[in-house]
Amino acid sequence: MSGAEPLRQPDACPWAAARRLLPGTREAFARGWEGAAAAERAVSSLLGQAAELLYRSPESCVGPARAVRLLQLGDGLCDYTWEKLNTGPWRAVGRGWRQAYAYGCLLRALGLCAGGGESEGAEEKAARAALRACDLGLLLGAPVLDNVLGRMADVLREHLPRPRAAAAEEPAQKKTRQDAPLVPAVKTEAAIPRLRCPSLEHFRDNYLSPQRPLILEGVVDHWPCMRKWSVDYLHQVAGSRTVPVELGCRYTDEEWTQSLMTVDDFIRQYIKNEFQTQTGYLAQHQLFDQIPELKEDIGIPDYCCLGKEDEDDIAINAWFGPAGTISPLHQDPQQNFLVQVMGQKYIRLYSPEQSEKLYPYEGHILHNTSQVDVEDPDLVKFPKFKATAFQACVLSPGQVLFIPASYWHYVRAMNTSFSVSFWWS
Ligand SMILES: O=C(O)CCC(=O)C(=O)O
Repeated sequence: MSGAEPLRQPDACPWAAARRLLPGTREAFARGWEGAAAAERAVSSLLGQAAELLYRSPESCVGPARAVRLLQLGDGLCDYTWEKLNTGPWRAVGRGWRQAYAYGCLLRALGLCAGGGESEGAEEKAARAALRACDLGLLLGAPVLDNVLGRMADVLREHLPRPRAAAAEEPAQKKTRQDAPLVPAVKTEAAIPRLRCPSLEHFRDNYLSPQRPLILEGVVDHWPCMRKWSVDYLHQVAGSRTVPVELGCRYTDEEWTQSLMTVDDFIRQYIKNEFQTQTGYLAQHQLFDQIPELKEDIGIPDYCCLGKEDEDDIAINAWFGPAGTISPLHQDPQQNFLVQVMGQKYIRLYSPEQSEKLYPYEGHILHNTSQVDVEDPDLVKFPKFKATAFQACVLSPGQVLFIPASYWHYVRAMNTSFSVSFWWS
């Protein structure tokens, strides 16, 4: 046997590792799609054919024909459900259709892994494409088979080369984009008060109940993200993951759009590329569900226990982008703790009593957003804005801004920045 290639361990290849995550029996595989099958006969027919392929033959028998067939079935299912996912408001899309889409992504991922490739390069390429299929299923589908897509994403990441850490952390942004104006001085009378670790009662009686903004200090210093997170770290942990990003200066601009890209591409194009003139914002509601490794680095601010809902109902959002990303002046219905992890943000707050002077857009979609460009207002068009009182701050790492429910907030990143916000009631 000398000189012979060592035998591969069963899950040394992505296919074996991915296949291992499926339920042991065809019946258990079928149980996961009750919701999806209920959606339409065509779905159950495609899934039935997939089960036949996956459970009919021994695990070790991976033929190119099977890979092609799995891909066809996955594509068929994704294409069929895509239309349903994109018809009407997202809230109205039935869970069955989202489950069916998740199954489609699962089959695609399995097909890509089964196809593998002869060379290491081909295998890596297939694993990357399979990881993308898992991410799409995680983002747009509903969980199936005990979060099989999340578990498969973890396994696939292990089959990708670990990005090497940079020798020393590069300055996240070599220069501030020219279109990012300098930070206006925050006048003392407009400054948001700051407190270091106030008691729960003090916070409740003086800020939460009267709905007054506050900057909390010293309350998240122990969260691992405060010492671990950097552009380099995000590249290592999440680089190969596909996430939704917002492209354009602000979501009210005509040319603003959304796209899907890997975190690596986002970092290369928008964080480290000093010649990029457009801003990109990884503003994501699902990032921490999609990448649990990042969630382990954060906690929930203790003060959220003053709310009425369970911790599981708190919405956690990620905001990662270069200097110059702007969230236009808008209001949200819930209380918000905006935790600054990396970089600094210039923030202005206007109380809900001022709404009339802020000229919200008319109509349903943008009614919570002001038409006024806060740092360069058109006072001819929006004359009342001039007399509107506001509070402001530059939020720095470790600080947590309490934004009361319905408070108007405008946010501009002054440099490469990562914030995490917690919406709670
Ligand atoms: O950080 C930002 O750009 C926006 C944050 C925000 O609007 C929020 O947390 O509600």
